[in-house]
Amino acid sequence: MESLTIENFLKAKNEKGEVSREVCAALEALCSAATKIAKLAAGNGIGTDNLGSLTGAENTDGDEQKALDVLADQLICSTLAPTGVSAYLSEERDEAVIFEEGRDSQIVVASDPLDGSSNIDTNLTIGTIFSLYPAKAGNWLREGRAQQAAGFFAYGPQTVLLLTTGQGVDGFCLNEEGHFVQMDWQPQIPATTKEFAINAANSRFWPAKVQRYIDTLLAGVDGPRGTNFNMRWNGSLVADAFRIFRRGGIFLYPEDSRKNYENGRLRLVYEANPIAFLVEQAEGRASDGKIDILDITPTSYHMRVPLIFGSADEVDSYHSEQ
Ligand code: AFP
Repeated sequence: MESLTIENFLKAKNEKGEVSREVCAALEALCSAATKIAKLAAGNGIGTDNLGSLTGAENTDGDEQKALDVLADQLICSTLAPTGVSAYLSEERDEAVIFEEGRDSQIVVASDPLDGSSNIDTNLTIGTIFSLYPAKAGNWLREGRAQQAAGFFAYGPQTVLLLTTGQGVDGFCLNEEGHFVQMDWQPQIPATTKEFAINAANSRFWPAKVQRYIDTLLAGVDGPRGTNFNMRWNGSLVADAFRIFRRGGIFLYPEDSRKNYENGRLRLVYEANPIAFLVEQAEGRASDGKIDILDITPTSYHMRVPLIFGSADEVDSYHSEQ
């Protein structure tokens, strides 16, 4: 049976009243931009500027901007402009971009245009994360539970999209003809796991509670958990997230004692919220170590939150260790 294209998938959802025409248009625009970003990433270093080179600029959070960060952001912004959405928030921009054409739709698209920038030149999976939610002019921030759609593209051996509009999660893969077609897979995160993802190089900066939890995993079969655990850390949220949707796991980027890391590294509006919406829709759990990510009220575009997500029972084990 022929696989369903994203366009026909969204048309069917619109006909069922599950998503609005404006949300469909924005999601198709994001797919178009992602196809171009995937091509740029795949051609990095072949007669093009080194896409992993530093531009000399920094984003609001002080992260050094790479060429592909800026290109991806520009591609997404220009592709969204005519779709009728009201505003665009980006990791790469201090302020929201307001689209005159979309003044009535009151839909915001928030994005990390290029997640995993440190991996651009290492041929490792990088991605684009996005969140769509309703907002009124003058207040472009909403809590995660208000999201109408969220997902991420992962540019790796396959270019894939995981998407939710509130009725579960669907997976798509970019085919040879340049179309995102639905994968024969209903993403659901197993409740238990024996695999964790954390940047262990930061362990001396973690709060004692995080150290205690990780130590119980490292103790393995002779420790309190009575089983051995494996560790993975990609340096790209989208890569670790996709693996967790495939086979379960727990991802942790907690707060730590480094300057600017008192709330961890990941940003609520365009990283933690979209990931948390997907994770909950796939029967997983996503928290800041205390409360569900989706219940946190955003107070600024680039606010950071500790992010712990994945297999629900394992996130609960982390909480009970606190
Ligand atoms: P970059 O986009 O700056 O590479 O950051 C990627 C990221 O936001 C997220 O994708 C990773 O999980 C995390 O940072 C990696 O952080 P560390 O480099 O501190 O391990």
